[in-house]
Amino acid sequence: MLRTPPFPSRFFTENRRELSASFDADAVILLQSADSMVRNSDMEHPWRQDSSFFYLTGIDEPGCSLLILPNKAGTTEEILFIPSVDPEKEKWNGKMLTRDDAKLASGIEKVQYSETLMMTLFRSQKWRDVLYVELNDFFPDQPLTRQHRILGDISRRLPGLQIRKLDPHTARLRHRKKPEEVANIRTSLHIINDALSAVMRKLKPGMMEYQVEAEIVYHYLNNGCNRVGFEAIVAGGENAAILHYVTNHARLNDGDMVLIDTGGEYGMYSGDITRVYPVNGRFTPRQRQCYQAVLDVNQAFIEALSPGDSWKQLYEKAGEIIGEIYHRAGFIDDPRNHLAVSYHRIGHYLGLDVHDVGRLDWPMAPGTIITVEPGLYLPDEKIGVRIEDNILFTEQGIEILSRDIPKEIEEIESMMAAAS
Ligand SMILES: [Mn+2]
Repeated sequence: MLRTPPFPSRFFTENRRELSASFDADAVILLQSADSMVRNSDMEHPWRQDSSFFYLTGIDEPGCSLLILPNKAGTTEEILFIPSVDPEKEKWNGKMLTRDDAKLASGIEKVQYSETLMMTLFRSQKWRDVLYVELNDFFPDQPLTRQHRILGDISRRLPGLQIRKLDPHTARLRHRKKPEEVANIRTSLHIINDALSAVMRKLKPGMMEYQVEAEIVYHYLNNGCNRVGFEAIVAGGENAAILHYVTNHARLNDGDMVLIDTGGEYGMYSGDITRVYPVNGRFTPRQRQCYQAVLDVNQAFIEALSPGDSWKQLYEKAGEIIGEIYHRAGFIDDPRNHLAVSYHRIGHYLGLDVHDVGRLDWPMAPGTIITVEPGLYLPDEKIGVRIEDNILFTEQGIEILSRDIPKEIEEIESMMAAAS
C-alpha cells in the first residue's frame, strides 16, 4: 500500500475510458500487475507496481490483472482480477485486498478472483481476433515474468489470436499528465529540495558519498515518500563523469565538487534533479567557469522551449546551444564536437517512469513533463557537471517545476556558507 493519499477512482476510470476510446470493438486488452522479483534465497527485491497498471486501476498489489473489452456501440466491459484472500498469507503479509476495496479504489464494478482469468479471457476472445498486451521493450533481456508466461500459454492454446503491443496506446495517454499527477511531482520536488538543502548545510570535506545518500534518503522517507525514484547518484570529483555511478563509496575531497542526481517517489511519481556543489563550500575559478557554462546551457535551452516542439527537434537545438556555449568557453575547438565533453541527451520525458514513455517525434503537449539536464565532463580535471530541472508544458508555454531548487553559484555558496 502507498503511504500517500490515493487518487480518486475517477482518475483511473477516466484513463480507462480514454484507453478504450482509442480501440475498435474487436480488441481484447490485458494488463498485469508487476511481478515480484527474487533477490536471494527467499528475499525479494522491493516491489513496485507496473506504471500502466497503476495508471488504469490504482491498485497497488501484485498478482492482479485487468481485462478490457472495448465496445464502440454498447458498453465496454472491464474486469479486474485480484488474488483471493488467504488468511494464512494475511498472517505474514497483512490484510489482503478485498473485492470491495478493489472496486472502491479503481472504480471497476466487476472484480473477480485471479483463478477465473483464463476462463474469462478464453470466453471473451471468441469474437475478437486481437489481443493487446504491454511489454517493457526497453530491455529485450528482461527476466521472464508472469506476463510472458501467460502470453506463451495463450499463444499455444489460441494460435489464431494476434498479439499486439498496447504500449503505443498507453503512452499516448501517459504523455499528457493530469493535474493529480503534476501535483505529486510537485510534492516530490518539494521534498527533493528539502533533502538537497540539508545536504548543502552538512556537506564538508572528508564526508563519504554514501553519507550524503543517507541524508537524502532520510528526507525522502521522513517526508512521506514510499521509496527513491531511482538509486541516488552521489559522485565526487572524477566519479561525476561516470553517468550512472551509484557505488557512492568514495570520500569527498577538499577542492572537489560533488554531483548529486536524485529523486524521491511520492505516490508513484518522482522528480529527477541533478545539482553540483563544491565540497568545501566554494567553487574554484575553473569549477566556476565550467559550472556557469552548464548553467548557461540549462537556461538558454529552457528559454528556447515551446509547446509543439518534439524531442527530435529539441535534441538538434540542444546540440547547437551546447556547441556554441562550450566552444566560446574553450572546452572544445569546434562547436560540432560538443559530444566529446557532453555525451548524453539533454533530457527525457518524466512521469510514472522516471524515463517516461512517449515517442521522440511527438510534439510536447500541455501536461507533458520533461527533464533538461545538460552536462559537461572533464574527468582529467576531476570535473563533472550536470544541472537538471523538470519542466511542465502548459497551454500558455512552460513552467519550471523545479524553480525553487537553488542552482545559481551565489545561491549555493551563500547557503553553504550560512551553514558553517
Ligand atoms: Mn534525468
